[in-house]
Parts: sequence; structure tokens; C-alpha cells
Amino acid sequence: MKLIKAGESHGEAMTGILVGVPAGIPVDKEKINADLKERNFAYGRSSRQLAESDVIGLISGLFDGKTNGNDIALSIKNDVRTVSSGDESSDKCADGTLPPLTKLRPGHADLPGIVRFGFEDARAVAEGSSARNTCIDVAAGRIALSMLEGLGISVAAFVRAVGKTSDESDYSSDALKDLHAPFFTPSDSAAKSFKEETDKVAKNGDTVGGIVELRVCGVKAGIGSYTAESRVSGAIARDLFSIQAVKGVRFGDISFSLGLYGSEYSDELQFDENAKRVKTSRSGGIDGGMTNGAEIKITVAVKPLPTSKKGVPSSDVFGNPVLSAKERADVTAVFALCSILRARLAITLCDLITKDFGCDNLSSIAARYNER
Ligand code: EPS
Repeated sequence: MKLIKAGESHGEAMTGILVGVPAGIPVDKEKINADLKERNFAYGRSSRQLAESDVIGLISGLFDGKTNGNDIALSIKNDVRTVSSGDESSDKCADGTLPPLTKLRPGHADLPGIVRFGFEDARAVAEGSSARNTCIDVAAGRIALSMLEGLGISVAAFVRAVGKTSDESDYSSDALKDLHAPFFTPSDSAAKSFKEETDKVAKNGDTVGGIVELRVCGVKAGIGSYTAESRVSGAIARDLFSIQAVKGVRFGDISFSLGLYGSEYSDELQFDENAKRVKTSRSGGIDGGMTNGAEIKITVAVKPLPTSKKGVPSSDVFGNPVLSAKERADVTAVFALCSILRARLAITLCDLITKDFGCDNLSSIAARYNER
């Protein structure tokens, strides 16, 4: 299963095609739209989210509320077709085009993008590299999550840290079952400190990063392979890094530290009549590039978004010193990334599972998967 995305942040629509989808996966449009709202109303987002209605259009690949084995074309209309400066005034040229972006924003794709494509204006770079297209990951991800549900696999995402605040509690998978915007945490006190930190940063006109943890329950041992091309850890890391603002992907328990000895780090094996697996998830549920049957645990480091409301010392496209362009930006992407990364991980897991168990229809895949 693969997701191909296209669309510009202030263009007509964000679009995607999900390929390699088995038949028979239940698709509930209302659930997709609910997930899109979770992405929109995550804490710390800009006013752009209030102006977007983000409703999914499913153009192909469905019959009678289920996938039909065809590729699935997805579309989400952009209601906002103008860019906004840091002081929130909307901006569009008289001929309907977007204004030039020549005062480069350090930390964004602006500089490498104009070099890569030979532009003297970074507007097209900003439009194409924007995280707006993650609405398509969320929508496609709900179809993948539905397939995983059919196999008894669940995926959760929650916030571990925002700026200088963190939550190092040990959560059971049950506690992480039903987390929602705005804070994606099972803890009221963590939500309170994350909110205070985000509000403080927003008040200073700044932005903040953090850590999202992903957990997957119900994955059987032996998916993937130890050969370089087929390692599950490599596939997951590559796909999570495809999401804007992701700067680190680490497998294993949050308490993992370089101070552990091998005898303390390795997980204990467990054989019972149903499965061969390991008991704990210090190594993150993956050994030798393959799932080991334990809960998969991944922590993702999210950078502070580099747009500055005040502008920072920079250069224009010709190298003249200027203050960087002041464009609208989220205060933090950490909370929104919970729904985005969960969706993205679900698509990757479906890709890995269909490679091992076939891509015909969900009930046959489930029968083969359950035999393992
Ligand atoms: C986003 C829409 C964008 C940004 C944000 C993500 O809207 P606008 O550019 O109109 O303010 O708020 O983009 C980024 C974080 C980024 O890195 O480009 C959205 O819908 O997710």
C-alpha cells in the first residue's frame, strides 16, 4: 500500500491516490471527516484551521461502503486560497496569483528549494512543501486503520513533550485507546502543562517542538525481514520522516538510555499456545528488522516550526540582508502530528502486511495472518 500526494497549500485542493489496497476494507466517510477535524483542532494551530472545513471526497475505489480493490483517489478542497502574513492580513495579487516570497525563511524549504528548482521566488516552494498535504495522510490513514482493525491491530499516538515540559508516565495500551484533540494525552495534568507551555510560547511570538510517541498493539512476530531492503524499522523510519517537521524517529521504550547493559536491555521471550513473541518492548517491538510480537513503541522528535512572526535575520533570493518574510504559522505541530503520524504509520504497516500476507481481500488476509 502506498500513498501518492499532490496539491499546493493554497491551490484548489489537496489530493492523493492510495494504491495497493485490498478489497473488503470498511470505509466510513464520517470517521474520515472526524479524523480531519482532529487534525484541524489540535492545539497550537494557526487561524487557517478555523477557516478550513476539510471534508473528504472519495473519487474511486469503493463499492457498497467497502474498498473494491481499485486504487483510491482522495480529494480535500482548500477553502482558503490566499496566504496570510504574520499579522494575519490575507494576500493575493490582483490577477489571482499568490504574492512572491523573496525574503527567505531560515529553517524552511525556501533556500534549498530555490536552488533545487532554479527559482528566484520561493512561493512555489512554500506551497509545495507545506504540511497542508498531511490532511491527505490523515484521510488515507483512516482506511489503513480500518484494515488494521480487521486484523486486531490498533495504533495510538500521544504527546510526550512540548518544549520544556514532558510527561514520562508509564501508560498501558488501554489508557491510550481513545485520545483526542486538542491535547492527545491521557493525563489532565500533562494537558495543563502542555497548554501553559504552548500559550507562553505563543505570547512571545515564538514556536515550539516536542515529542510524539506511537504505540501499535496486536502485531504478530515475523513481519518484514532482516535483509537490508525489507527491514520494518527502515520502512517505518523512512515514512515517518516523509512528514514535515519530523527530525527524529527512535524505536524502543521511553526509558531506553545508553546506560543500559545488554542484559538489562534485551526483552524476555514468551511462548504460549497461540504465539511466539517477546514479553516486553524495550527494543520497540522490532528485532533484526522484523516485528517480534511485542507492542511497537516509537518516539518521534518534532522540530519547532521555523516561521517567525517577528522575522529573523536572513537574505533575500539575491543574497541581500533582510528580515525573513512574516507568514502565518502554527505555534506548534506536535498535537496535530498525533493524528498525522498515527495515520502515516498505519499506511506503512498495511504496506508491510500486504507484502507478507497478500493484497486480495481483507478476509483472506485476516485468515492467513491469524494462522501465523
Ligand atoms: C497547514 C496549513 C498552512 C500552515 C501549515 C499547515 O496554512 P497557511 O500557510 O495558510 O498558514 O498553517 O503549514 C506548515 C506547518 C508548514 O510547515 O508549511 C495545514 O493545513 O496543515
